[in-house]
Amino acid sequence: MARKLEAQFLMSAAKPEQFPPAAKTGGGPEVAFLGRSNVGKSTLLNALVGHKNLAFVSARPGCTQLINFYRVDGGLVLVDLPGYGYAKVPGEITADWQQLIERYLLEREALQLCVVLLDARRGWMDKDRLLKEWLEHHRRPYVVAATKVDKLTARERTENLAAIQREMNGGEILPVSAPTGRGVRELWQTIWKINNPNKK
Ligand SMILES: Nc1nc2c(ncn2[C@@H]2O[C@H](COP(=O)(O)OP(=O)(O)OP(=O)(O)O)[C@@H](O)[C@H]2O)c(=O)[nH]1
Ligand SMILES: [Mg+2]
Repeated sequence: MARKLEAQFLMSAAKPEQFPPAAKTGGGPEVAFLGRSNVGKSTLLNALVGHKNLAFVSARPGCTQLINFYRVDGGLVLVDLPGYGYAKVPGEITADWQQLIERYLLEREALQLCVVLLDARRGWMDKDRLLKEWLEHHRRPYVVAATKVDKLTARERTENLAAIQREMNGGEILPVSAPTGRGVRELWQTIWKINNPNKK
């Protein structure tokens, strides 16, 4: 069973003017969760802190529509972003979300690491590739987490993870599963390394 950390919901932002100042978040480093709707961003955030219901999770895509900020014991801030790629959301709303997400990624000084989530069953899709290129262009450090690996057989897992890895130029990929807890420890290690670059 994963350790439970003290974590609290800080606030939601619907527009860039509402991004919280350091005085509100405590000024700690931020880790943002990005990926398609329903890929498991909110679930992975919950798994990291060992709370089932901190971030809101739903089987219905498009669940998280605002940028939600959570503070974890020790000062780290986890940021749950709205998912992209959900066709049923009207075009205008997707454009607004995209702008909201872009402004966060471009302007947020506290942002230290982006976790890009891919559904391990589907791998890279066009919008994920665009996001990856965008992050590389803007030099935002990111890691890729392949979610829901519990839904694959061992063989599918090996094949799908290899296919994801092939598009990564040697970058890191973390297989994760909320129900089994796989990958949670490794993701914590990655977060820790980013915040302590000189330590082994
Ligand atoms: N089996 C399995 N189901 C998962 C896993 N992660 C998430 N889910 C399920 O996938 C659905 C979507 O999860 P969310 O965490 O709400 O996904 P999200 O990426 O935050 O979605 P949006 O907020 O709509 O962008 C829920 O029904 C979760 O229970 C996982 O590792 N394994
Ligand atoms: Mg969500």
